[in-house]
Amino acid sequence: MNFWKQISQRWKYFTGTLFYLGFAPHAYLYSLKRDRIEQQFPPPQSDEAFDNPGKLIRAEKSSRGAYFYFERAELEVYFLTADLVRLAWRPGIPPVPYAIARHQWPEVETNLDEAEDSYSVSSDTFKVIVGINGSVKFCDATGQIVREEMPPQRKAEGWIHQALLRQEENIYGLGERAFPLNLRNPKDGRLEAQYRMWNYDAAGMYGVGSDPMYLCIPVYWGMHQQGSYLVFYENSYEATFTLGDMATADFEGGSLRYYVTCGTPTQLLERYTELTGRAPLPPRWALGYHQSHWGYRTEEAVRAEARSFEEHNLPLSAIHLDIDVQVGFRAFTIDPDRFPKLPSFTKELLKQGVRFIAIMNPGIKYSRHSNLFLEGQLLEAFCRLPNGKLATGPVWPGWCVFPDFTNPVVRQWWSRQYEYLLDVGVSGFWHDMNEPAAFILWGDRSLPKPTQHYMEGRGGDHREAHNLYGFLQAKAGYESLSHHRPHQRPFIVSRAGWAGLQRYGWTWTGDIECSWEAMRITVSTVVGLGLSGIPYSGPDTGGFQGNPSAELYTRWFQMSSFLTFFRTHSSNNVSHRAPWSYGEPYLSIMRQFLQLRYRLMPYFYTLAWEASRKGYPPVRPVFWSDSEDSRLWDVDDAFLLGNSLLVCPIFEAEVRSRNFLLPKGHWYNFWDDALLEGSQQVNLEAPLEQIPLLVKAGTILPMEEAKQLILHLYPPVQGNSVGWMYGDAGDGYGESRFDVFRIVLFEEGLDLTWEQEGDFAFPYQSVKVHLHGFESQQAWIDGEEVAVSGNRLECGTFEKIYFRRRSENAVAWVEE
Ligand code: NBV
Repeated sequence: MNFWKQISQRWKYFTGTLFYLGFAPHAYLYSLKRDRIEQQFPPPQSDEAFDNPGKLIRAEKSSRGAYFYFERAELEVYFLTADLVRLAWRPGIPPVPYAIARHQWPEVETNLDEAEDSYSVSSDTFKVIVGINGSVKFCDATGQIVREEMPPQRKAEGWIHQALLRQEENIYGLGERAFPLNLRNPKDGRLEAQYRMWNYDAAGMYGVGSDPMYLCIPVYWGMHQQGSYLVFYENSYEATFTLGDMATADFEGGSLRYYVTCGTPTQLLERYTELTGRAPLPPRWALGYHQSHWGYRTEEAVRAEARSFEEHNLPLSAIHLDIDVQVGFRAFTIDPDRFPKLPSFTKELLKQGVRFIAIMNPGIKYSRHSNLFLEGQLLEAFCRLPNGKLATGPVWPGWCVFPDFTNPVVRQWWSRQYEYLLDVGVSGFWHDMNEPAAFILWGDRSLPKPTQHYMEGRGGDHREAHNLYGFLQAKAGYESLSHHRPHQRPFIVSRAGWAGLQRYGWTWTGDIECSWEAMRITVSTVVGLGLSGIPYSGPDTGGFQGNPSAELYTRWFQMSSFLTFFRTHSSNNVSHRAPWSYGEPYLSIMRQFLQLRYRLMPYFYTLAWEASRKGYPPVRPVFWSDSEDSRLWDVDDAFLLGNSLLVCPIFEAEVRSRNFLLPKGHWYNFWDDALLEGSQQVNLEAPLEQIPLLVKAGTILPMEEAKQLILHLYPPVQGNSVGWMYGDAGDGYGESRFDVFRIVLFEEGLDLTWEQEGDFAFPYQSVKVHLHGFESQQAWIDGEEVAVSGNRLECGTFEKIYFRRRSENAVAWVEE
């Protein structure tokens, strides 16, 4: 770093520290006040506690399952589908069903059968065995037990629920976690791993093993030799999940209502997202690159940033503006002095293809000089303490009040506030600090737990509403954008959330430190979020806090270019960071990956469509390609993008090759087309300008470049394969199309067929077919002979192309 850069860095740290110190008195007062309130209003205690539900007295068949009456508790087993079942234990107040997207289910037939010391409720594919002591077992279609639960324990408030874990069983999910993908093996020396469910602001920096994080979801997958299952607890209270010989879920309140399904990874996610909803198709631009830095203060700074991207020939889809563009850090403001012509400026950016994304924090300045505060007061929109006083806490604007998003009227009021920012051309919003976060000197960084919430009319407190807060703000934001811009798809990114957030927004993984270990853990965090139903997420590329070396940023950038949410973001006290920050050769390398990202857009977009239909996250664990191969269950230093691309990032300085276990099948090396056999360890080169990237044999990879569709064919080793591509206008809700491509492999060549479905006109001017690992000089496009040069063929749309295999190869192939 040169001298002036160092000086500017020190100055930033110094002013940053002063700035934070300015909040210290507020944070001190708040911490005192929060503790006092929590002591004054302790959680309610009931006298319903029991160690076990007692003996079963009676079982009764119901239309979709059965009721079980125990001495001290009741259990309802209710089949939503033949392979998805809900269990609800009483007593306990049922949750407000915020997470649940589907309430009506087609009929399902169930039976109740009595055995010696149990009953079984079954559909034709799933069986729930309820023991007379309240234990529960789940069996799959073949009769294998996939999950065994102990009789639940009721605390004075809340529940403890335990299930046996098999020795080899892996656990995934629980929302956002900075731990290895297999949560049962925290790799930090502990035999039992513990995870807290309490959305939590890392306050500027977190690293590997930090817990809890911003977005907790009580859903997990168990995977063992007898199969895999998913369990989702519909309980938003604070909880601790302990994973040892047992999986223990210990909830501080609420009822014990949970859902269980079993099957393959795809089945688990299909069911879970049928229940909690799927991510709608995002606008296509959102899958491009986003640039962000806490530090763009003026229109000129943003313009210069966009211009730099253009000058460096780097594609860019969005710039994110942080709190420093606001007036006194207040929600829904952008300083008109520093953005004097916002409507024309956002148009100017849009002409360059760049969207303006504004930040939004939920805290409203507690001041009679704030219109939002006055309006909200009239509406009784803000959370209050049990003594009727407003719940206030210090955040960026100073003392703040907090809208109660559990009230539909408040959500509607909040929704209206986005309107004028939409009118001036803001394209989307990122919701920050919505755990909700408050500044503290000690204790919990949120509202006092006794803070009251409306909970759709039934009432409740912050212990229940805390984890729902960011989720409900995202709901309000999403509904606002759908309402005020009905012909465009909303773009909301939310830091906090809960089960079902995917219906309303994306997320990013917050204030991650800048280190190689942090970059590596990002893979587990993003993949784990995907397995928890949230398909769109990504880290601050390069890390939020700290200045990455040129190599770390480059490697991180390479990795992020295969994640759904691809954004560089950094804190205000570190150097501004963009692909050109480190000069050459880094700039050229990042440009190449950025361009590759944009060329892959048809593939990304098709995966987004699949996520909207089936719930599969585009970024998948490696075991997704073969869940029977238990060697893959723990792999979290690589990931799949869809089923076709296997991405193996580099997580260490100066490393120029890496080993990894290839899943079964055959894989082509993306960089040189070499064909590799799966189910074995391989070592691949990773010079600074590459990371190992494999393409599954049989893939038809759609890419685009300058209005041309390029179909990259990676033929199967034998037989046939199919690939598809979804397309539409990229935004809105108009016509769409679906292109299905098939490869049929013969000894002498291969057929590529194309079926087009849907109303959306073919959007490309030309088509190129690029053969990989297959040599051809001659082809017939719908019967007409053409020459193939360099294994590439330019054409228009077609129904069938026959590629004749180059003769020397044909011989070699036959000999094989
Ligand atoms: O708004 C400032 C930052 C933001 O840049 C970051 O992405 C968020 O995660 N924000 C947190 C608040 C301050 C953190 C110290």
